[in-house]
Amino acid sequence: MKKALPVYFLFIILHMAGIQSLHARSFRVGMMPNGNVVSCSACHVNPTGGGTRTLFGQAVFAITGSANTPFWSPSLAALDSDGDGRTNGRELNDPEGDGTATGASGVTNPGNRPPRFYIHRSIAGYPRHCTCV
Ligand SMILES: [Ca+2]
Ligand SMILES: [Ca+2]
Repeated sequence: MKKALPVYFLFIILHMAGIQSLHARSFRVGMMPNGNVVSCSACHVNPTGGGTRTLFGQAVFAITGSANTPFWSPSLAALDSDGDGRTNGRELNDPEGDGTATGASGVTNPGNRPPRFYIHRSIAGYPRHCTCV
């Protein structure tokens, strides 16, 4: 019984460290304009957070590393991390990157490029169709 007690405490400490790590990353949502709208999915492929980073998440990580440092800036706002034609700032309604969003309407994810649809012209005898790329 005496030997089981330290192992039990070790398990609790490791468990608490894991929880703290999860919370330590979720604070970044509050460090960008409309982060509460896009949540963890701006930086992570898994929308609940953790794991593989999106291209925007990679840009954020290049700035912060594992540190708790501010990352939102005019230069990050000016980038189009996911290559969808809208800058990160436009996607988060803060095109200037000053940290002040112009509302939450029309916010899109700076780490997610929606599929593009091309409608092909109808050729005589063939129906119209779309291609998703
Ligand atoms: Ca974009
Ligand atoms: Ca996007």
